[in-house]
Amino acid sequence: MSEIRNNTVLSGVQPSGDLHIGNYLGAIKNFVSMQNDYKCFFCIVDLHAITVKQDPKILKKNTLEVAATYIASGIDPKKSIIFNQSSVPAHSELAWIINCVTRMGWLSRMTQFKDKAGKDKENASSGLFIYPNLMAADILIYKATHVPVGNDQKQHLELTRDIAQKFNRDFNCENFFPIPEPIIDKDISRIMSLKDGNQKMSKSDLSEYSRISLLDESDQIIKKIKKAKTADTVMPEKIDDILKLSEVNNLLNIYSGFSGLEKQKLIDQYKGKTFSIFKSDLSDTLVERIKPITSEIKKLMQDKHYLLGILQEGRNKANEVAKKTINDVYDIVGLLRNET
Ligand code: AQP
Repeated sequence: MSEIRNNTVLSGVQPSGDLHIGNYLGAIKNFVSMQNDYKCFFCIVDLHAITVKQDPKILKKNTLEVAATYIASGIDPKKSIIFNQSSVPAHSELAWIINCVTRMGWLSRMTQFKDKAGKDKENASSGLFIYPNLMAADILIYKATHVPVGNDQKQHLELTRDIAQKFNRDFNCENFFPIPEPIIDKDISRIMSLKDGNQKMSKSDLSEYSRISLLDESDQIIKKIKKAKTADTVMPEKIDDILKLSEVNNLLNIYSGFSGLEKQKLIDQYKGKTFSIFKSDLSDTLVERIKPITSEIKKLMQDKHYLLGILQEGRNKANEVAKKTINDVYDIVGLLRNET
């Protein structure tokens, strides 16, 4: 245990809209479970959010809302460091150095850029293209050893590992940056859209019915689950048949993630039954689990002073660690810092 406590965790969420149950199951739920065993930095990655267009006023509100969601979900600011990325300048400083380490070929293989830029690559911001370098900086500036993320971020984490290795090798500073390990929950690592089991659930999906937000009221949750795509059959009994029905499989993953019940147990319970019975029980579970989080987020959003205080405290603590790393990096790279 004491060895684990020496390890450092860094992860973050973009303030790019209301957080959904994919963000919760894929990331935040894991953050909560790690804070007793690791030194944890939980960041609100506002600089990542502006790689696509944001309304400045809404961005500020969303930043506070992510802080409120962290706390409402169980992240304890006394145990974990909560802060917004832009308030610690060393993230951007290290990102520039990493821009000079990462190879163009590495970045051009990132599938998330291809997904997000879509067909209009020419019009995508250059920030969106180099986003994985900033993500690597977020992790390496704290010398994080473990990074809990959803499966969609796995490729970016592999890139971070390559960057850390290349930096250590290029500058002859073996072990300067630890090689971070991803922590990805195998079963619920990717929650899919409620409308299309092949598309990731996403804040920026134009359809509200594709996702369940952590701010949804109970009646909205029930309505969205009712409308969620399933199949024209009853619940199959074999997992192989379920895997062929991606939307059904996704709802089972969501149910399992929120109830804590094994997926197989749920299949045994609902096999041969209509999806309306399954959906009704799933809605009940979601409402029961999400309602307390929603009320707490709303309560915290009434107290901006408290949230700003948490972010300021987090920034001070994060800055202390980040400044030390960036000073060492400047020295290693040969950049003169004439500071007293
Ligand atoms: N659908 C998902 N299933 C599981 N995990 C997910 N995550 C995001 N979507 C899912 C995980 O949530 C963390 C924070 O993600 P993010 O906000 O930094 O960015 P994202 O992955 O781009 O999330 P969205 O919701 O799709 O946002 P937009 O639409 O703004 O791009 C990460 O750990 C991510 O893996």
